[in-house]
Amino acid sequence: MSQPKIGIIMGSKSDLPVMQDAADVLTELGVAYEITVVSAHRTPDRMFTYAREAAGRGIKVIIAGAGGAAHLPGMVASLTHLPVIGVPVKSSNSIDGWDSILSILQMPNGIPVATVALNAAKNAGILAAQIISTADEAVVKNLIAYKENLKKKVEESAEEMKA
Ligand code: RP5
Repeated sequence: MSQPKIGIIMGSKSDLPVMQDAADVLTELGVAYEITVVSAHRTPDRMFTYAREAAGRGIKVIIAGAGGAAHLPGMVASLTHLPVIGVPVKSSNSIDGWDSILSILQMPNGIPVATVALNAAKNAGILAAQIISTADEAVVKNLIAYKENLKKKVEESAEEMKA
């Protein structure tokens, strides 16, 4: 693939089974991405470097997933002008994922994180592609085809139920 436009980061390798959905849908939509682990708590210097250097490397949108005390998306948003999409990950010791959701969602005025639903890395990928599509006609076409396919599947289900 060409120069990555989306940076997918996660607090731990244990988040990968969830975050892989973002990578997969970006591949489907023809958007180049990079993917790595950056922990806000265990590797704060790496987080600073990643957030500060992402725009200079051509990244346009960052998708950040984390669980528990999920400070990664918010801290990254505080360190870059790029849009950040936060994915609350339901980690094994979480309180039903509410810890992740609230710590990503409840950002202070001035530092937004576009928070998707619990474990909804696929929607984060689609939203990132939609942001990229504002300046990329090829991605617009892929998004329209993707949505058409969703519509077709619903219509097929309705037909099957009639039969
Ligand atoms: C968070 O703690 C990570 O994002 C992950 O969701 C959770 C558990 O991490 P591990 O202990 O599995 O590395 O920082």
